[in-house]
Amino acid sequence: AHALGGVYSALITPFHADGRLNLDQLAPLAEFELAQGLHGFYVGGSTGEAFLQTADERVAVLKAFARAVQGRARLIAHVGAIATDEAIHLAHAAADAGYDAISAIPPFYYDFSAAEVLAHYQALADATPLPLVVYNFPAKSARPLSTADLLTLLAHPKIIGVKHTSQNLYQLERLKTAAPDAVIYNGFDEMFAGGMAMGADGGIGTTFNVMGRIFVEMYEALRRGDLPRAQRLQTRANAVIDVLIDIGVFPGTKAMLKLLGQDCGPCRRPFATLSASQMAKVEHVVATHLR
Ligand code: HMN
Repeated sequence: AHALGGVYSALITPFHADGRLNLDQLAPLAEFELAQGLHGFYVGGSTGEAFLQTADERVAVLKAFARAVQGRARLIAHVGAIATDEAIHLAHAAADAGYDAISAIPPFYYDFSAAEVLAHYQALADATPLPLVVYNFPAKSARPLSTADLLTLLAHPKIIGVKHTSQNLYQLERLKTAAPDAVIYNGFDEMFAGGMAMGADGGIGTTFNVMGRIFVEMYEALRRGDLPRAQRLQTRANAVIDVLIDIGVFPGTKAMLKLLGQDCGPCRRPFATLSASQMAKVEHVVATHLR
């Protein structure tokens, strides 16, 4: 197994009802998630609503969460930003806060060329001592990274892996086979068992905030070759994920956390608050699957 493999929660960011950061809630949230047996955390990603925060807020969350975890799990800081210099600034903060690695989405919105995207990652990898995990997310990239682009990046000594948020498990297998020492994380929780079967070293997921234990058990079942058990656990998880995809994964995850005793507030605008009928769906699936 890769040293950085395993099951990582893509951590949500707690806010107060009025939208201010709620840093005090990070410590209880860390305890709640560590108790599920998670191997690590991916802090400040899309799930953490990074793009709805200022750079100073993102740094404050990275620091406070590392303080709460105190070395009990591996920590990857998501430092992605459109501007290379902002990503580098966040990467320095992650190194100072004691993170094990950094990760970054490709620069988005502008249709940067492949050469510009590769140069962005290379500059980021060169800027700090931390290893870098590339975020492959074709659905949200104007020009998706090709397998050849990803392998070019993995040839950089500090670029150690890929978070593969894609249903293309063929590409995942090709990457892992061509770069066997790289750490590859499955990014779509609803197909975690499939990604692991095709060679992933673990996964990073939003829904692990509320059902870390199910995914840790699935990971262990797959590592000992117990596919039937993994399939049963995936089916159980997907009953919950269906509801989350229907009502919105991030607001839905926060609503579930609240029912499980972790009040992390709402998502920031423009995310909407859940309607009464959406809340009823959340309550039902939590009562039937997560308690
Ligand atoms: C993050 O940066 O927080 C990641 O995107 C987390 C993860 O890969 C999630 N992907 C997206 O949100 C696009 C998944 O866990 C996803 O939420 C889940 O599979 C439900 O579709």
